[in-house]
Amino acid sequence: MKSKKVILITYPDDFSEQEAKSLVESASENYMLTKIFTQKYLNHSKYGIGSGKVDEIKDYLKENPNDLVIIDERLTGKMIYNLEKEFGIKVIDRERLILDIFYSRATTNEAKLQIQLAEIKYELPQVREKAKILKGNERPGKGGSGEYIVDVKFRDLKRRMGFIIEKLNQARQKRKLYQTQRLNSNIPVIALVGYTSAGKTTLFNTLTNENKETSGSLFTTLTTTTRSFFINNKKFMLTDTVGFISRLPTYMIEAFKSTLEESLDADIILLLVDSSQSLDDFQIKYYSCWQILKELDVNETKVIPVFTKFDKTSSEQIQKIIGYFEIQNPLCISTKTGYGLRKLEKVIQQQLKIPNPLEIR
Ligand SMILES: Nc1nc2c(ncn2[C@@H]2O[C@H](COP(=O)(O)OP(=O)(O)OP(=O)(O)O)[C@@H](O)[C@H]2O)c(=O)[nH]1
Ligand SMILES: [Mg+2]
Repeated sequence: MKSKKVILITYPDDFSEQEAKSLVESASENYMLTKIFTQKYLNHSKYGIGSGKVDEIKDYLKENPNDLVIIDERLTGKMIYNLEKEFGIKVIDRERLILDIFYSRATTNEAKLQIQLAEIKYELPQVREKAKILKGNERPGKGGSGEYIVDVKFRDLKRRMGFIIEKLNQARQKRKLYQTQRLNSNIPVIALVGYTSAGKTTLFNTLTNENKETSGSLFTTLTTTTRSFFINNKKFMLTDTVGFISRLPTYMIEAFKSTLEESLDADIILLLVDSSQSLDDFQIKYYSCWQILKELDVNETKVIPVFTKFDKTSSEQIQKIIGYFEIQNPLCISTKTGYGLRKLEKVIQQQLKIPNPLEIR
């Protein structure tokens, strides 16, 4: 049973609205989206949204009580504080929403630590701002040693951050060791990256005979997994990774950097993009991925774009993409029907200059 009534405020375009709705659906089964408001700019100084929109929503809330307001943009602690005061209910921003999804999905220790780190990095500036607001008027009282509680919280967060970074470093060292062993073994590594829901895990499962969870929800995979697979009896390692999203905060990339970085050391990076969506959606997703790959300092020559879900797209759509991006001969696959998978294997071999035994006479 959906028990929490939610209002969403997002930008007035199809892509933002659809993605924000998917984020809300993925965040909690309890969320029941009752109304969507749109606003062209979500960076007004006092509330993020404009004050006219605040009044409009307040009026709506009087008639239609809700439990939560979600704003599809990063807000400052001050904006959230101001909005909660106006609306009288809890307000969360896009980053909190993404963190909540990550938090509910994390299964491995390392993923949990990475999310805790992102969470602290999200909270720190908010606590700092709250301290500023509170020091101005309602002081929250003192902690044990005469310090204000917000100051204690700030210091505590800093201490926890140091502890988590230390733990993550330990985990990283351990993985580095495996990685070195793998490199020494000369087995080529191929990483799957791409926007969330591009079909990475579905392809991973098909190639490696695995059974990892896949779904239409966002951020189904949070943990990097590596398995071996064979092309013409030659062994390869395939790595599945956490999905990307547009407007992903840098600290979140930072938090996942240790696991992503190693995957991106791979010999080949297959950049999966869902080709079954509109050109606009395709463009936003494709560029967001490239932007993140650049932030992670990936060597571009290792990246091979792969257009997924070919069974759901039309040749006109592919032609539009080819025309727009000037991609000569795109690699189109459908993991569902198997279309293009042989070609994908061939391209992998060619890229790594591995002779195909069937082609040697
Ligand atoms: N029609 C069709 N659907 C596909 C294909 N490949 C994947 N899907 C569907 O797309 C959705 C997302 O697939 P996943 O493999 O979970 O995507 P992902 O890239 O791993 O997503 P995250 O783990 O969230 O980053 C699922 O509902 C899949 O069934 C395909 O070739 N054709
Ligand atoms: Mg996945």
